Amino acid sequence: MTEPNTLLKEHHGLLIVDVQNDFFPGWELPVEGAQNIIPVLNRWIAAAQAQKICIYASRDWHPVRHPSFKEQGGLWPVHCLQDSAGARFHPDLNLPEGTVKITKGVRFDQDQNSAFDETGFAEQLKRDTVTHLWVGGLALDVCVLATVLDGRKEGLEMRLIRKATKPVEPTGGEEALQKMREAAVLIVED
Ligand code: VGL
Ligand code: ZN
Repeated sequence: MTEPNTLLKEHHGLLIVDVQNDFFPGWELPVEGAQNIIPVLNRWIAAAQAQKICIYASRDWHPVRHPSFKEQGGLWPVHCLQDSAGARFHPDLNLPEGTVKITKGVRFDQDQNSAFDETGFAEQLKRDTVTHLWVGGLALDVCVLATVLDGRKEGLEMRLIRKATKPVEPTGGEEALQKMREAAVLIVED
């Protein structure tokens, strides 16, 4: 097990992507094994808090009849509807009070898989003088992948906590890790 304390430094940030009920087993768009990422994320959150590292949490926040839904010709079942129970952060995730929330997936014309996609998040990181971003959450092959690659395009050093993320599709997960390696993303186990 890696000690987050030894890895987290000044100008680092921790980003937790879409750890919302609907992505857990028994909900609308279940990701297998999603419950296993919670203790890992909570360890990183505790370490970040102890070191006064900024914590960010993105959430998928769709209007009804969002274009990503199957009924609208998209890929996914209805999920993360604005203000629904399924859109809430998982209750076991220890998000501290000062967590900066990033809301995405609200556009009527197209989906936003990346937390950087027209959210202003890159500007917020500049204001917070964050240059290195540690990332975990859901799902590895969809929103985590898009976010991590966009972070690199924004010139950030990106680090993935592998046991803090799970894919919708295992093969997609492997491909996502490969794309991240090619983009010089540092991958740590846990
Ligand atoms: C996501 C599918 C649809 C994600 C969001 O957060 O990875 N996946 N919407
Ligand atoms: Zn979505």
